[in-house]
Amino acid sequence: MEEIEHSIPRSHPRYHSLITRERLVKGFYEGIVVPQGLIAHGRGECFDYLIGEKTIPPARKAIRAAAALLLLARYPVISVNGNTAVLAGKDIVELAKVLGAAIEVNLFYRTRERAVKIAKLLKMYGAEKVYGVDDATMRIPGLEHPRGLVSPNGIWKADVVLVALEDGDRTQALRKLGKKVIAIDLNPLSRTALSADITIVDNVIRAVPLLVEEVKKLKNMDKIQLQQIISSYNNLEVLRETLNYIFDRLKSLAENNLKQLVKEVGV
Ligand code: PTJ
Repeated sequence: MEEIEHSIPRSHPRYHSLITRERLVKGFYEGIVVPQGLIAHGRGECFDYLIGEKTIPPARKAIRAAAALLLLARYPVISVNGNTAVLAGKDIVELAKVLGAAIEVNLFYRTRERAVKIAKLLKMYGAEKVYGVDDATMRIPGLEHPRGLVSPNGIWKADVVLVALEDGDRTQALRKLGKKVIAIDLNPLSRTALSADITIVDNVIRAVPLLVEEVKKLKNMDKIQLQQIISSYNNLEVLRETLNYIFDRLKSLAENNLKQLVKEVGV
C-alpha cells in the first residue's frame, strides 16, 4: 500500500479516488477481489459522482434506521465480499465488535482460496471468528451455484443481514427466508437497493464508519425508542429522496453552477 501511496502524488486532485482504485487493484493481484469487482467499482464511482462523493441526507436517515435495526437484532450478521473486505474491512470488524455481530465471508464468485484470504485479512484487522470459509454448508433456497452457500452459524441463523455491493437475487432470496436485509449500494436503482429493507445509498468506505458512530450513539436507547426509529422509516421514501437529491443537484449544476464547477477543476 505504501508503494501505491508514493506513486500517486498527494497533490493530485483525485488522490483519494485514485488510491481507492489502487487498493482494489492490489486486492485483485492478491486474489481477494475478482476482475468483475473492478467493473462493479467503476459502476459505483459513477453513482458516487452523481451524489457529489459525500454522504447525502437520505443516506444518513438510512444509516440511523440501520443502526437501530442492527441493535434490535437477535443475531445480526455482516456479510463480506472481496470489494468490501478491501475497502472497508477494518471498519467492518469494528462494527461487528460494537454490535457483537457475526461476520461471514459470502462470495458471488466463490472459491475456497478467496474465502480463506478474505477471512485472513479480516482476522488481521482483529476479527476473532469469521464464518463462511469451510462451514458454508447450507444453501439459500433458489440460489444455484456456490454463491448460494452460507454458514449454519452465520447468515443461515441471522435475523438481520448487512450486505454491501450485493446482487439483487441474493437480497431477494434472503428476504424470502424471512431475514431483514440492510444494503449499502451506491446505485439507488439496483435490484439490491430496491429489494432491501433498508438501503444506504453511499460509498461503503464512508457508510461503514458512519454506521459504527451511529450504533455507538444509539446503543443506550431503550428498545421502544429503537423500534420507533424503525417504524418511522420508509425505504421507498428514502430512495425517492435520493433520486430527487440527484435530480436537483444535476439540475442546479446544469442551470447555475456548471461555470463554478469548471472553475473548480482549474480550467
Ligand atoms: O467478491 P464477490 O465474488 O462476492 O463479487 C463481488 C461483486 C461486487 C463483483 C459482485 O457482488 C457483483 O458483481 O456486484 P454487482 O452486481 O456489480 O453490484 C455491485 C453494486 O455495488 C452496484 O450497484 C454498484 O453501483 C455498487 N457499488 C460499487 N462500488 C461501491 C458500490 N456501492 C457502495 N460502495 C462502493 N464502493
